[in-house]
Amino acid sequence: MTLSRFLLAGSLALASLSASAQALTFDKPEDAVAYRQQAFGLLETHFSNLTAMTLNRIPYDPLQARLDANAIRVLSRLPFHAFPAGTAAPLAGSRATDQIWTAAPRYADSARSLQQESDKIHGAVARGDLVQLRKTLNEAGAICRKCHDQFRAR
Ligand code: ASC
Repeated sequence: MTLSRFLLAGSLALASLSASAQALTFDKPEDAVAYRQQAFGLLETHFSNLTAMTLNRIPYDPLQARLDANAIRVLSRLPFHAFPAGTAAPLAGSRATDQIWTAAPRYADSARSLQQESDKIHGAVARGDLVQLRKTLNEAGAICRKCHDQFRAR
């Protein structure tokens, strides 16, 4: 990773974190599905990479960890701008259940927990606190699973 990529990730993080939770506008419902699936997919990539480093499956690289943590912080926000009404499963490979809209406050709580945990991951990486990082990654994994159980069709 180059330094410029690292700095770019940092400034993008700041820009997206300060954006309010507005819904994005999409031309077609399928475009919203694609957007949120791509964001969740990248979240998984960075989450898995950081987890692999903390478990010593791959060497811990502090700069890579910073990039992952910045990305996780941003990506934990992005998908939730892309759930306009009328984009539940089975549209375009979506597994989004109707509960996302019928129990919207509960879904918002779930998103907020993920975002708060992502901020803790970011903090642990910034402090180089690997014990806390492992703990908060575990916690984030549990939040992912719980939300999938409630809001994602199998
Ligand atoms: C991932 C991923 C998830 C979560 C979850 C953690 O990497 O794709 O859905 O972590 O498996 O429990």
